Amino acid sequence: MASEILTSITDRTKKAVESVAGEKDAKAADLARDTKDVHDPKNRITSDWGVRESNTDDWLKVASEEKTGPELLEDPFAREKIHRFDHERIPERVVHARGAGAFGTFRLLESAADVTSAGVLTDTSRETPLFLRFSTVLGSRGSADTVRDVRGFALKMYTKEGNWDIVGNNIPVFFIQDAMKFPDVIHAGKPEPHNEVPQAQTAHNNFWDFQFLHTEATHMFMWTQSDRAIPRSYRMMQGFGVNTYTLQNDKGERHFVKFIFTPELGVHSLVWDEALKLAGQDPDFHRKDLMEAIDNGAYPKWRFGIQVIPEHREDDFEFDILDATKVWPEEEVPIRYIGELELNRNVDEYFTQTEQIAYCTSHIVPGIGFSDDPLLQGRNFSYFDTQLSRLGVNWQELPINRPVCPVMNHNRDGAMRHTIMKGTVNYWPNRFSAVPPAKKEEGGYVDYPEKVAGIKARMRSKKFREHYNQAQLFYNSLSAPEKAHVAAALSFELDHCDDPVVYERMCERLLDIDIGLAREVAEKVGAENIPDMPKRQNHGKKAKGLSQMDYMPKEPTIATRRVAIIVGDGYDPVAYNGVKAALTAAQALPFTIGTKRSTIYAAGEDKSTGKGVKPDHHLEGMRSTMFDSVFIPGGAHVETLRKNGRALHWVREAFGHLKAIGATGEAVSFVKDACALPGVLFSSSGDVVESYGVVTASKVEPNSFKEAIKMAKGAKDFI
Ligand code: HDD
Repeated sequence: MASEILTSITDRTKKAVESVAGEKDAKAADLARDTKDVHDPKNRITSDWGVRESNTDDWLKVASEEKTGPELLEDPFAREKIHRFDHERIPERVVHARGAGAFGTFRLLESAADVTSAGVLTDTSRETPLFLRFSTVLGSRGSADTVRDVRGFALKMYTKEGNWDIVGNNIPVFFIQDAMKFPDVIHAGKPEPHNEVPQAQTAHNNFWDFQFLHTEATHMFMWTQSDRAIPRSYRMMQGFGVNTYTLQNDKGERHFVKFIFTPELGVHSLVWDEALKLAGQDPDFHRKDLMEAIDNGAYPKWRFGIQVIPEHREDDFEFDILDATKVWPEEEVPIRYIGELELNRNVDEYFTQTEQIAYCTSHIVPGIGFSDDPLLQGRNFSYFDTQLSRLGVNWQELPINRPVCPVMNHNRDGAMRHTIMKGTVNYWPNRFSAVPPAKKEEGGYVDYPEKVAGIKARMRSKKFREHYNQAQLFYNSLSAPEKAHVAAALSFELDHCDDPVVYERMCERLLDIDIGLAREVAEKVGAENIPDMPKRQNHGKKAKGLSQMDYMPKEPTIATRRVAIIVGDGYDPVAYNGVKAALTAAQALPFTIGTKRSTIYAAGEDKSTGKGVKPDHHLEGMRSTMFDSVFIPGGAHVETLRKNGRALHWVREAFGHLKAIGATGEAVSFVKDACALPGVLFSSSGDVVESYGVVTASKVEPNSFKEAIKMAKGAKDFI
């Protein structure tokens, strides 16, 4: 295992070096300047001041073979080691503390020169390097990946004209309309102040108290109760810039814009029970999934789209287009997909890359601008500010944050400054005309001359006050299983609120959305006093693109899906090898799960004659939750599996989580018994029997099993 890890790290370093040589990826080349390889055999431990150390285990002390005396303060090596350790931690992000990231490439497939002059959105010959960090919002750095939460989708594009950051989420709207409310919504969602409970959960009184008291949050909380908040993988969720930005073209015309990323693999989620269990069984599930896919060359890809509204149409919609609690329905503002984002390189080190990356919504490039979206304007202040406390004033000099284009100005000094500026002046203008501002034709950023007139007031425009239409639109647009999941999620969350004021009022709020939903949740959570009538008629409208069912991939694929093949001594090698080969050929990831991790022998093999198979894991070491699908070949091992409670649990749990299960030969009846499948539900074609994602065949039939894995999500939707 250690050697495999070593190879993979060395490969990654090699890849980075190769791309530096070819200068294919400007950011990889830039980072290579600061990258050292711990696996170089010439390395020796030195102190931070460069002196080679001969012993890093024993503090210099007064000691002999007979007696150990006191340690000596004079030992500079020991002192440095401890000092460095004592100061290893930096403040975690105040929100989005837990995350995982990767490097990638942005390719523009169609120029958007009609609406913007930005090089990154007009030059189709470019490949722009980028870093994308995914995150959960509420949990601490050490919390679990699969909790119910919004996911961050933060992108830094290292463009030739400077860094462009899109600091987005996997949900297109936000809880609040004005940035001044941000500390409140986050305080209410984070662990409660008196006992720091619960961790990484919205299922508590304060969160739902806030939701009730802020009607503007209604649309967003419906999204957080949907399957979007429990994604199967970072690779299988959309990304949204959420806020309204602007684009400016060469003619000086301005358009409002929203940014959207849609995954090639489709949008998929876990089921809630799976998410809950995984939070304990494998808290790193999502970050491992991302690394595993990239290491296997299955690079996650997203289509990049823009929704554009010309300036003169700003007031043509029933919602305010600057309100971040509203989507721009696709029927009214179609998405124009113009680019492609691919993640293709894992980080070399977590801290210096994923932890130290720092985003700012205010970081835009010429051709892209802000709007008067009151959430965005506050964000533009907040992000730079938070980097000061997290990383210090020179945070943009850190390798992961520095642009790939020249940075030159009269900003100076501050803690940890390390660029050395040669020259006698540090101000503008100066008698040498040293480092002047850039003219427009030299690429200088030119602000749009927006006309603004008004009175100063702490208020928002009238359209911002409508809070329910799109909450209904979202709910109406969901498929029946998605709606059922929303009801179940709300029932779970409000069950965790023990203050009746909170859960009763929240059930009343649901009357503003849908009477059926309100009744169902109220009954579950014991809100018995709410009126049995809608507070607001549901307008019945739907829009496309809100249900995640609208994002099934065009070509169903099982690439990167993790399949457990369960074996014990005496398994059928033909079925095992056939299915494993078919899965590998389809870029799925088969894992052999043995009754033990010691070598397992197939039917007809024994220790003296066969070479056996060495399982990747054993049944107790893993759980079905960590896999998308389970296959059991026939053979005498089935008798052993029948007597193994954990094996039974594997199959039952996978079935309960609506996963594709395959079985051949003797394993067929085992799977049927384990799932207690009613025979009537089976449809059968020839020898192959398929029902609810369970495929059994007396002979090996890898292809139908592959189909079942592809369809597993479909099976989920009928149960
Ligand atoms: Fe924020 C981090 C996304 C509103 C203040 N935010 C942060 C991250 C993401 C978002 C993905 C993690 C970035 C990373 O990976 O380092 N935030 C959003 C979205 C919002 C939003 C999509 C609504 C449209 N945020 C928002 C507001 C404020 C902040 C209104 C403050 C007024 N957000 C922050 C922050 C963080 C942050 C405190 C914490 C760490 C950081 O910035 O770098 O400044």
